[in-house]
Amino acid sequence: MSPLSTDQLRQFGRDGYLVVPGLVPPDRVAAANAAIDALLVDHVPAPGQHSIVERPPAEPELFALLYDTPAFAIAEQLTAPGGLTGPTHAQVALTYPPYPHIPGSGHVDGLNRLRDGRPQSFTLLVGVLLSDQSADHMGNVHVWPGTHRATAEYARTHGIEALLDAAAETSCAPVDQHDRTQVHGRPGDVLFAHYLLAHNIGGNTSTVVRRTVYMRLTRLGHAEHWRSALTNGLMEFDGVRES
Ligand SMILES: O=C(O)CCC(=O)C(=O)O
Repeated sequence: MSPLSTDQLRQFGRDGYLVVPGLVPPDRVAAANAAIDALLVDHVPAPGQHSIVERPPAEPELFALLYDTPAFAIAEQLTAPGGLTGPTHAQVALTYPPYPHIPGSGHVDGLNRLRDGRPQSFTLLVGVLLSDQSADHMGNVHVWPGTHRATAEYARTHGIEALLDAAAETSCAPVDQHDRTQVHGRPGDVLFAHYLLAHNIGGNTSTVVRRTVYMRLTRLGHAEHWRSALTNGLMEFDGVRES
């Protein structure tokens, strides 16, 4: 697997996300789908988005999507020379049709405060696509490009407490959310999204159940420097900053 190009690194810095095609080979996709089939044996499908959360050592085929493929190395290219840790869990996101849903706005995962007052922040959301999402409304996640920069700017201008207070109401910073797009890809493609990128669940009017496995990675040292990471959007992404 060739490393990310300068254009791809810059695209991540500008938009806050990047889809890398074909990172996960078909046999890994098939093994993960078989593991999910087994998880779903007693699941009663209903239209809409359902998430199943699995923690290691359960379901190794899900974590192998990251560790036994080039996906983890590509994630670390974004943060290099700093390394990444995680994930603590895998989220199997399923969207059963027919679900003609269009989200009104996006959210940022983990802007909620923990008991000690700090947010449940992390660095990078990795989504491995296991179903065809090559056209709109196939359960694709919706994203608002550039909102990772706007969110960091809000925190810089108004302070982190103001950001967390706003997010307690809306799960997002009060930033412009006009520019929306649906993420497209095929099974084996991998989405890398900045932690501060606004995103949300999409509708599915196709004939196929949407399947994406999300894993969340954290830059080593994040517990010490999370404040800087929130106010300087590319602080943890040396590989992107230097591109
Ligand atoms: O269903 C999706 O792809 C998005 C899920 C999501 O927004 C989340 O888990 O935070």
